[in-house]
Amino acid sequence: MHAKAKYRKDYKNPDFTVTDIYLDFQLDPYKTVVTAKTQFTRLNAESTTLCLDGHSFQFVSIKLNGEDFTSYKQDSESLTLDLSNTNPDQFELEIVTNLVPAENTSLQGLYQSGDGICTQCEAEGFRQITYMLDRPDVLARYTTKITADKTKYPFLLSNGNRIASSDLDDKRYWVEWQDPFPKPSYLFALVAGDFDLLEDHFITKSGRNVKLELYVDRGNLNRATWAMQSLKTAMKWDEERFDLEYDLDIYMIVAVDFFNMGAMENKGLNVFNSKYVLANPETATDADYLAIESVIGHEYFHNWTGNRVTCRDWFQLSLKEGLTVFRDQEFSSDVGSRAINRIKNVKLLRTAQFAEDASPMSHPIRPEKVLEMNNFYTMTVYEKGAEVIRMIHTLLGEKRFQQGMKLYIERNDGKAATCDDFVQAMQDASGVDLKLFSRWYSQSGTPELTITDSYDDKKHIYKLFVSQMTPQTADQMDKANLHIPLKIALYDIKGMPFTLLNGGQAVSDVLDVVLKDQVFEFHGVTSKPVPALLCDFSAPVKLDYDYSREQLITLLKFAHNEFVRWDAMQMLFAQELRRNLTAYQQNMELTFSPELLNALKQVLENYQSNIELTTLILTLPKETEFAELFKIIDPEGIAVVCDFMQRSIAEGLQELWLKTYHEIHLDEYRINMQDIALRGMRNLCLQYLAFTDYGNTLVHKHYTYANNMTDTLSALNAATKAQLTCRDNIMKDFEEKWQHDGLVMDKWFNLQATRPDENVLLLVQQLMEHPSFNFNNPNRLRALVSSFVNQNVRAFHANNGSGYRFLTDILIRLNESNPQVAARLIEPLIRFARYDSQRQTLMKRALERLNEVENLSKDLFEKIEKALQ
Ligand code: B3K
Ligand code: ZN
Repeated sequence: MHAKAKYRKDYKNPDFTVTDIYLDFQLDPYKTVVTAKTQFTRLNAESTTLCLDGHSFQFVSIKLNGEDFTSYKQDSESLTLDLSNTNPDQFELEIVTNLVPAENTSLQGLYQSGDGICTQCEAEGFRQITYMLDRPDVLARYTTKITADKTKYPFLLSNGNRIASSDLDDKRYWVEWQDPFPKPSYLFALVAGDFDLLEDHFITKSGRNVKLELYVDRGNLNRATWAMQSLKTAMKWDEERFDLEYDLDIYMIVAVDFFNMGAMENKGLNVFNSKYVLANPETATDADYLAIESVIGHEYFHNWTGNRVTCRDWFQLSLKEGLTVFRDQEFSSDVGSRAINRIKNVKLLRTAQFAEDASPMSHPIRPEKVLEMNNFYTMTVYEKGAEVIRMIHTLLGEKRFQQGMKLYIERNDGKAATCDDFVQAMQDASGVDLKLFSRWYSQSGTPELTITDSYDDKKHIYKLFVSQMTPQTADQMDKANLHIPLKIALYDIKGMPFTLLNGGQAVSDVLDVVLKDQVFEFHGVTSKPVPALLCDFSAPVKLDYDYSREQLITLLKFAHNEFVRWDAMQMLFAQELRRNLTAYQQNMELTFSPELLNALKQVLENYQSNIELTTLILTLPKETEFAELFKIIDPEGIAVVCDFMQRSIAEGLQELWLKTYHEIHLDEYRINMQDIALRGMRNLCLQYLAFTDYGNTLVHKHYTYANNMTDTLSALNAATKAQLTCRDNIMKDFEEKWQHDGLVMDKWFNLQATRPDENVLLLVQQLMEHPSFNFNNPNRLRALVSSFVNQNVRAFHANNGSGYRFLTDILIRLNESNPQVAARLIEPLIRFARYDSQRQTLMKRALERLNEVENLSKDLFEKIEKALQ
């Protein structure tokens, strides 16, 4: 029988809380003994039963105030204590459990990663260690004593400060840690292992000296410096922009190879997927470097938004995640390029989050109903959650937003808060009414703005007619109007912006759309303008305005806002794709618009004026991005048209690509914005040139002379996508060079999985036997399997159903070993409603097969049930 779903509306304050907990770990991969001495306080005088969460361990014993205790009932998920006889207001429980970290492939709770042992407790992993009130509104002070073998585990770490240690005999020793800040159980962490240690320090703005320690697998010290530097940049930035200072005397980061997600913000002891720590020029690309900086920042920023102020319940997850993503986006924008970061984030939102809204898993950023919490660490909670914070920022402006932050933290420091608390603080500090706005927290789905316009050339009045509508979603039928900030600009045909006036008054460029239908009027518009709409993507909505190609080219050329120029090209590409897809479906010839080619040419000719922006403008959207334009996706058609467009742009501008490629010279590898931009442009040239007659020679040479992973990978990618003759040789060369290194091999697995070849599925299946592959390592699974099912759209959706069967077989295995990763991987299968009926039938059949599996995890069950409903 499956666990019951929980509803947000059912939240109740806890009847008991924990003030202090003393954890004793006798560590061993095959038998770890955990003794938890927990101080409980009764909050509700009426309550005589205490229900503790716990599962997946061997329960040994329980004592109440030092005496054996027997009045309890145990089931598969909890231990319920009957306290009616003793009826204490304050008491100590001593609970002993046994764990087997070496066999814990779920990578939650206490588990073995490589030769080390570590924990992952968010969301509900602590209950796999001992019985506990495992909920975020129970905050306690933790003291942790770890005893282990000295040679196998020379480092024993936990949250807070190291307060004592001692040798036991010549084999075993112990270390004791104490965290002065009360915290929920999900922020508990323990790490044991043998590492190389990179040490540094940071002087906070109030002059405190914080020790910084970065732990990596032995031999990886030369890959740790960038992460350390990123940490220091993040600490400084948070002081300057948010006036937030670090609070402990030590901050530790440990990189581990087996990790379900990116990283975890445990108080004072972050545990990271090694992918988001390790980098040097030979092994990491520019994109890897930037991702590391952003994730290091994200986890650090959680110290205030997440840890000091935590969540009352898991429905409030976006309180910490949306806000912290907003903060990490701002961090990347301040230390790098704002426009470039905005474009990258919007690309992600428009594809992955919009797709989620349109799927059976659709939910508001603050979900109403949850069965398995791990299923709600989603694009919606994180990325759309960040967009909601960004809209508040747009409505308030930086100054008032920061006042709101200050008030939010003052009111909630050391407490477990709700999304309503956040909005209330923003409203109280700014005086801006956010009542209607707060509906973004409870309404799911992607709103659509339909805009038309009119121009009166006598009175010089321009009007925008704006209608909003949110389509029904799987979870919610009725939709209401939202408060949508719509940022605009008006240009004349020569690209000069009009001042926005109404009745002689200047008006804001952010329009407050609050009604179903609304008209906005602008005066003194002396010629028919070209409107730039939803500038900077001022709200996470879809825009429907019937732009002509000429209007878009005007925006592309003249808009002052870089995002608008990029977005204009996105719309031009979309028009081109739609037209050709229709042609393809009607068996007609595909054609590439000469006007579009000419516009691309002009952008490329001027690349030096803004190298990074040019690179993004000229990058053809991926198949998965184009797919989101359609209600019913034609994977075959999109792949064919994408390929056609890629080749047309390649051939049409071939000499210019070549000239630009040769113009850019970079010698020594440096990681700075200018060089990243130049490498990006040069490598984009290579991607296009791969589809021309120059391709094979050039790509092979590029590979041979590459002195960094960005260039190496670019060559491999070009060779793979264009199926060049040199491909097999350089892929083999790379494999031989890197087979010992899982993280680097992930790049190779990803390329293999996304090959355009007919027989790619067979290859992927064979690669699952490759010596560098490991089914229990989530990074490997993501690189090979997730890449195939999510990025190789055409092959996964092969109409004989082979892709679906392949994924189903894997999910059946993963259901046993790692349900959390299984539930991530199943996503493309539950989205069957977006495909034709033949594919739908096959996909549903696959889901039904999964539904039959014995011991189906909550993680998979929740998604399959929603899909088949
Ligand atoms: N808070 C963690 C994510 C935990 C996911 C649990 N399934 C990392 C982060 O968002 O910073
Ligand atoms: Zn986070």
